[in-house]
Amino acid sequence: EQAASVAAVDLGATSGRVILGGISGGRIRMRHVARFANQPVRLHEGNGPGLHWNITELYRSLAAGLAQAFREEPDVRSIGVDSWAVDYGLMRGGKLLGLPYHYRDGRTADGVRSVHAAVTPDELYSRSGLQHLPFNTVFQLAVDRERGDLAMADRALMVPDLIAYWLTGRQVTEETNAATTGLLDARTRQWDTGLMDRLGLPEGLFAPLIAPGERIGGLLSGVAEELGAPAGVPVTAVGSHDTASAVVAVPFTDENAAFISSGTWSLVGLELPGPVLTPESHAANFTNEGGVDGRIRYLKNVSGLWLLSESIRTWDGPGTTDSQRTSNLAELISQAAAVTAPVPVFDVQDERFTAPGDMPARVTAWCEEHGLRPPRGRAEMVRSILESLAAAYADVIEQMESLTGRSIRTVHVVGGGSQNTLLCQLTADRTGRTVFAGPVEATAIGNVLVQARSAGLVTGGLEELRRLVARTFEPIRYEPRVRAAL
Ligand code: LFR
Repeated sequence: EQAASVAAVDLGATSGRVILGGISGGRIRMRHVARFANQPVRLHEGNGPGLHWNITELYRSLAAGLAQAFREEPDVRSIGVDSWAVDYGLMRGGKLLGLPYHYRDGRTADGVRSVHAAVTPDELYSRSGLQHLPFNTVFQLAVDRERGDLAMADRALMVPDLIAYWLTGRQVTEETNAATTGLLDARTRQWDTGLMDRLGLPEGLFAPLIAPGERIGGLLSGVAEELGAPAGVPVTAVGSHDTASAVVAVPFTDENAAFISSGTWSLVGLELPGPVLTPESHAANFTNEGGVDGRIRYLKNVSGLWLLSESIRTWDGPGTTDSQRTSNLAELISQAAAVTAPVPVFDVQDERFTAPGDMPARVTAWCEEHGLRPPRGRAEMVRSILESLAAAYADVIEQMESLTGRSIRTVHVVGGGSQNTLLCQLTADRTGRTVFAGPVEATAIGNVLVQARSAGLVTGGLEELRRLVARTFEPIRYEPRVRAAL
């Protein structure tokens, strides 16, 4: 007899996947059922282009993946959805009003200005504990308000909550992702209605909060039919912010170990029992994001594999689809590993690298402006990007030590970047710390584990769940190499 499973839908900024997972013989079982591209669309909208998520295409792809999951394993006990954070769909009367904006759309500068005119950055930080990122939900909503879009809406649903709504008909806001809006009180973990009021956001714009592990609702009968699923299969709230799910699956070796959730972004942080809201923490722009089981993810967004994927997109030419790519990532990395000439370290946090576009040209321009010799050729460019990311991680880890008073000896790298052997080695080299790499699918694993616990397939706190992760996916160890001049 086949063991019971749960289905994890994990939507990343460049691709999505549906994974069946379960626990058998004291180990985690994971099986990829579907993988699909997430390609944003740029649409003209009156004054200029808007960058949007193609959310209906994503829904179609994930529904097809779920249908496949039910064909392969009829005994699926639960479905859970996670995605990147901060973005949302505006709704009216249960209908989506338009395609959600991509957080990399350039419209948010105006929102930052108007929010800061009403509430100072210091006050915002002391209330929400959130790092300043120009695309935080609070700034996006301010733009919607100014443009009149918000007046048409009676609800905002975060991306994973929107998917859950389409599956169940229930509107909720999952807590870990709610924390990325900038509208959640860092101490009480409830909506900060006082702040919403001052920003002219209607009370009740967001649906009530729900914690990871709670049941959102059963599949709508029409949806169940479409998916070939039994009626009423529960959709369970997981750490719907992908980073929250990823951190569930970090096989921490000690409580002072740092993590790097490495994908489009590199989220470099520590798990803490409570928030750090000091002025020093604010000045260093660290975030306190709510994690699963009430933990705090104290971290900083550093750029990530985005720099590499956008470079590859540029080298392959416009309109190239995944299957047409000519640049081979593994080959580029091995060529970059063989580079012996010194390459420049640039500031990966410079805002010029946020919007989609020609990253190699932007890196070259940055170097020229800073009197550095730009990388020559693709191998040097890749090496320069990876060295610069690793250097940024090292800075963040040093800062975290002084802000939290902890001494960090090890760094766990999870997510897609944990497969990038050169990046892992450079991270060990530049941080001077032992790196443990893996698991690659940390986000989906965290999604599976939280559902599995709610479905009664496994019991225990995060430490127990992490022991399962460590037992199933043995991390790869990298020790710092001594190098002459970093
Ligand atoms: C990572 C992530 C980050 C968030 C960024 C934008 O996928 O969720 O945690 O800051 O995407 O939503």
